[in-house]
Amino acid sequence: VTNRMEWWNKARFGMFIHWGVYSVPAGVYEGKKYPGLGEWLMHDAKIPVDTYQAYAKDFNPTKYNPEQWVLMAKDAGVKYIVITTKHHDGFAMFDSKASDWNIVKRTPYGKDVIKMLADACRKYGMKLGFYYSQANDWNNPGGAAAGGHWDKKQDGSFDEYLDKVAIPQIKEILNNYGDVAELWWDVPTDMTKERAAKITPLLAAHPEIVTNNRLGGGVQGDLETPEQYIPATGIPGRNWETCMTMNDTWGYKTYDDHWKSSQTLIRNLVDIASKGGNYLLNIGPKPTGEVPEPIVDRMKDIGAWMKVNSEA
Ligand code: JFZ
Repeated sequence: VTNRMEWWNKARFGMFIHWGVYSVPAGVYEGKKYPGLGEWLMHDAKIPVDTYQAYAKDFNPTKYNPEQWVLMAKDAGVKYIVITTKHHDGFAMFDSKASDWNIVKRTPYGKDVIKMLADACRKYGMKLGFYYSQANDWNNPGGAAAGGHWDKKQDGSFDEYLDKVAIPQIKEILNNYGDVAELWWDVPTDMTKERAAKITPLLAAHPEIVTNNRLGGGVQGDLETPEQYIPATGIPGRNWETCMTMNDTWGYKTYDDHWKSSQTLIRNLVDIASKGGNYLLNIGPKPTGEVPEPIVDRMKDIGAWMKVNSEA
């Protein structure tokens, strides 16, 4: 590829999707509503591994309609989607041979939702990128945990986890789903230069993939990732992508209704585009596969604005 950033620099608008087993408890554990991010519940509430893994039995997205998700994005002017293939809870949303802690093996749904989304994206000409939590993994033994483990079942060698789970799974997402637009690493707990150096070569065969700056071990990647804010003067000399939630969580929480207005979201998009960045705007679908109504409404409003104000 001559310039892998070419499409990315024209895109300006992406849709982030945080969806996983954490969408089931949706911020509530033992009757208590936790104030933090929905996808951090296992960590914040120190939920034991076995208890957390039981939530997978209630992850049954029978209303999942990936074509509808893609069309919702497309109608809003979104040019690429980035979805959590594995968040910090270590749950693979795809058919993984490297760990049984995956959607096909552990849920009544039993289907590879990443494959289904990849097919829908291909059908409608939407680019698809993958979020993958390379270090934090609170269910596969040896995986890192920011702040340390809280259950003996999490113990193990981090290097063994990298070799037996993370690296094989990275190969799976790179090779089994067609073109990957972007790889979104996150939270490099315990990542060193040496450990990162085991992962970067995996991308050598995929020079077209855009990578963010969160692999760790000093790897810069292609993108800066300001989180939940817009740098006042952009980031001169670097590509950047502001990721942002529509309410106060990435993963679905039943009781978070602190939604930003459509007007705010549109102004953010314009502000970011004017400063040369991309806006990666998050949605947190329900465990049923439905997109919460306030999100659908906002995506429609953004699309309506786009139709009047953009050339494309
Ligand atoms: C991370 C995740 O822990 C979180 O669950 C979500 O996926 C988000 C998109 O990324 O959280 C971060 C990572 C980095 C910073 C802040 C929150 N940071 O650099 O300020």
